[in-house]
Amino acid sequence: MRMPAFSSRAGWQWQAIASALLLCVSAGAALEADAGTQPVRHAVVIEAMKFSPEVIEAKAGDTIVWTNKDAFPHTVTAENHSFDSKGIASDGSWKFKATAKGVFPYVCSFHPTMKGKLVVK
Ligand SMILES: [Cu+2]
Repeated sequence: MRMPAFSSRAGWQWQAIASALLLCVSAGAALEADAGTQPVRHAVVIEAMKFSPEVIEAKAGDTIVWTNKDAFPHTVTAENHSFDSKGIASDGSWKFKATAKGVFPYVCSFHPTMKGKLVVK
């Protein structure tokens, strides 16, 4: 007798939590839209021989910061050489202000299998 009542109430609670989460997501999206022309700082983590996120979308004027969490150096080198961090030491970081719009595939010049992409809109 108690169990069905309990699970039905739990069901309502989950629905409430889901709605609350949805509200948060909508509010976050609205905030992002409001940010509009304000330059934004994006973070990319280099860890376990990977750029994360692999694809980063930015607007012209935004700054992207790559942080190397591996125990050895990496680079962030655009395939068209429009930017090149040179060696980023372990625990070091490198920042780049995106000014030109376009799609910029990049690699780590030390480990060319490491690939990422910067999309500037
Ligand atoms: Cu590397």
